[in-house]
Amino acid sequence: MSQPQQPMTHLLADYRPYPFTLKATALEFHLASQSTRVIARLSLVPKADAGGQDMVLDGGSELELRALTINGQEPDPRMVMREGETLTIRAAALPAEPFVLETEVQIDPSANTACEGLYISGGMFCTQCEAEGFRHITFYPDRPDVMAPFDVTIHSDKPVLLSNGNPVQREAGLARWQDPWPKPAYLFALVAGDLVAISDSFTTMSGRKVALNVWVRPGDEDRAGFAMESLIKSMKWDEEVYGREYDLDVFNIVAVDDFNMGAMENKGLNIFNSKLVLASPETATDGDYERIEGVIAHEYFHNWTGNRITCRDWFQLCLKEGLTVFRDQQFTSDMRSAPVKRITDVQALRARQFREDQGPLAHPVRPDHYEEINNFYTATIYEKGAEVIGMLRQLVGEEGYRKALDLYFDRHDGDAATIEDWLQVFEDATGRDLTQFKRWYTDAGTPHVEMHEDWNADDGRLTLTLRQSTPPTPGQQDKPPRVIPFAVGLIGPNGQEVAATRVLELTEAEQSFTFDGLGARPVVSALRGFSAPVILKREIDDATRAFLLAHDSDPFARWEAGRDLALSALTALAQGRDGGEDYVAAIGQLAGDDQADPAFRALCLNLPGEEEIATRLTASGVTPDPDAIHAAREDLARRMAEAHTDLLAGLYDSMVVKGPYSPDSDSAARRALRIAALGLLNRIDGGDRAEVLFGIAGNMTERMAALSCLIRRGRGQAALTAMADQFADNRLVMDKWFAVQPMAAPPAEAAAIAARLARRPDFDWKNPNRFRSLLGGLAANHAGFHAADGSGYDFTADWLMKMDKANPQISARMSTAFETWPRYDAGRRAAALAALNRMAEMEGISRNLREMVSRMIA
Ligand code: 0A1
Ligand code: ZN
Repeated sequence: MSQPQQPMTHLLADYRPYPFTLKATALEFHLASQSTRVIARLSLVPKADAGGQDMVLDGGSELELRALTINGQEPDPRMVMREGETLTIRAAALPAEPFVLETEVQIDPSANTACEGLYISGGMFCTQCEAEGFRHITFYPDRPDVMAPFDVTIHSDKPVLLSNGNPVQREAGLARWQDPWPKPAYLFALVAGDLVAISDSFTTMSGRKVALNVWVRPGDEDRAGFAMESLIKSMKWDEEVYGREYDLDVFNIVAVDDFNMGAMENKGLNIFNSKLVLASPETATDGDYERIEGVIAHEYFHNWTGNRITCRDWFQLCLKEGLTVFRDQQFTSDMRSAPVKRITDVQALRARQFREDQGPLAHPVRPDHYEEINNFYTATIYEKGAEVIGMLRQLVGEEGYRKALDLYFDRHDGDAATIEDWLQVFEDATGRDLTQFKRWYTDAGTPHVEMHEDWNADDGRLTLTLRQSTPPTPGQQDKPPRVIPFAVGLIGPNGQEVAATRVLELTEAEQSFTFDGLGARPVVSALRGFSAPVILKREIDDATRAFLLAHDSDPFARWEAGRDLALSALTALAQGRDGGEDYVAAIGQLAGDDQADPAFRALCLNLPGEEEIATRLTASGVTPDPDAIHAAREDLARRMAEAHTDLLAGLYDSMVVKGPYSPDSDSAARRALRIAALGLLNRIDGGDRAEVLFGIAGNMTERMAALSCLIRRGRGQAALTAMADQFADNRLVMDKWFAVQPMAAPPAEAAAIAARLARRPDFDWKNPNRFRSLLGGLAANHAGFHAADGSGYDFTADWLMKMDKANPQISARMSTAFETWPRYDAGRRAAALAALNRMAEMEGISRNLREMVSRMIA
């Protein structure tokens, strides 16, 4: 699967419909670990307007073709050609009428380490077909606009045999499933293994009873209950908020240990990375629980946004992903604290998507070319795709959004749709012209908005001038102005709001807006709720930021004020200047404000990460020095702890959650504040509190926090040994154990620690989670990964090259650790470039990694 291939660029402009209609797909699997036979019967009809075309089927070069017939007859062998990853049947051999093409192939799941197509995880057969995995199972028009109902028969002696749709037959060694909803091949799934289910049911809004199962390995049943609860909540929410009902008799979820991504929305048979299903208080953190709830929801919501309405081609990926992320974010806001969800989403967007948009891998939400589609499951397509929908909703209003979505489901049910279709429903439902808005889909890069204030005391008038510009991105030099919803409120000198939130619509490169009738100069609360994914630049001093942190009624803007204050201090300190007094004082007031939500206080107490500080410095034209940034952050944290020792110690003690563990958001918020206090106190108590907490904590959230504190104080060894002894058999906990060590290590030692861990026998590197833990742990240690001696780069490149032979999706994805390399000093740039070049020149490099590396070097 990872043979060297010639670069081949796919262009959006090249889209052509498939010249045949696929009426039905019948598959027969004879499962065996080394030699599985797959018989595919495709009922095809040549399209009237596409007469005389050859039929091109996709199929990996590893498929062993054993038989091929058309209407039961073998065609002349000269009419059938295999070349690269395709099989072509000449038009001359194809009937002009409907016909059945039958193929039989043999494949070897045991040799498949790429976790794509049909593979084996922990003795279980499972599949992953998005984006183009189905072509590694059988020959097929493997493209999302070719849809058919599926009829699947599985022959296997495994006790549990699952596929999409409804079960129609079960006997010894055989199961048959029928999925009546036409679907593209990427939504196909099959699972065969020794599994157990926890089961429940859901009665839909029209009164149909749906059987629900979460399938796990025997022994894991007691960790699947939260996933089931989350599924039921999701089903109910989608009915209540979007009017969407589930459409099959069963809904199955399966947890697998080897999985490239988080989870997959296969029709009626979602397959999940086990880390997003299994949870117990002893093994999962509050963050894990929240992610499980969110991802279960995400995959379930795809049933309408992705499955019932799919994408015409992979350029339209954001059609399903942006919308489904937007929906899962709304769900989490409804289930938990909406302001906290918004703030953490923005933090993640900036950390991942802004980073992408500002570097060599920048691409539009709807790209117009790619080499390897698997490299485009990015923060831009997912998270920026969701932001774009959030902006649309603000522009057309809640009611307009609801009308547009009803129309979308109505008009496009059963379609493979495009972004043009999506925008059209908004135009039709609301009458709004979205021509300019479409630039959010076609133009890459993060716009900068400069805000200038002009106060006229005589007239009591404030004029805001807003200027937008977007820096060039690869292949796109000129960026015309976009529609930017810019939410502002005004706060009077006494801290009272004098103008409620108003959404200014910015459409020009420069525009002014006035606010009249003001008694005194107000403070502007800008970009409330983070109303657009832009970088705001304004003239503001630390005192005004502290004022906003104390008084802003918009939780996002309030948090942002604290964030800016912290970044202003940290960037000064990292450049050898003084800073931080205002921040330390203001944060003390907020932390001691018992009226404020503990989760919000925790967010404000957590200093921006080193990566974020580096980004901020780069944006102001300064070359970031990772060691200086690390030292600056340590210094400020220590000063916070020294200035507020009693307050923090009080919070640490009082935020204990009594009674049995519950992952609900109120309890999680208290733990978050307690841990934030611990993290600061750890700078001055030598790790004493963390040591006690590690010994007594009854939940993984506090245990991991304590462990990380101990490692930072150089006192982690005993705790690490204890954890490894206790959880040697629990992969998910051991993944955390592998990640935390390079992540919390002193930067100068991080790469050596990662290298030592990589030599352990339980560094099962072919397992994507384990690999991601170790390499991701190192990449998350900013000064460690960017160590001046190049040790972080070299370690990472060595392992990416090794992984590339086994699993190119993972090597390519993890290579993004390098994407910020151009912003560092000459020494680091040279070391990073050498590592990138080494990868680029590797013999047999996969298409996936080659595309990523060449974009980063370009
Ligand atoms: N559609 C899934 C993501 C996904 C994409 C590719 C995969 O394998 C390469 C697996 C999952 C989602 O959005 O959850
Ligand atoms: Zn998705």
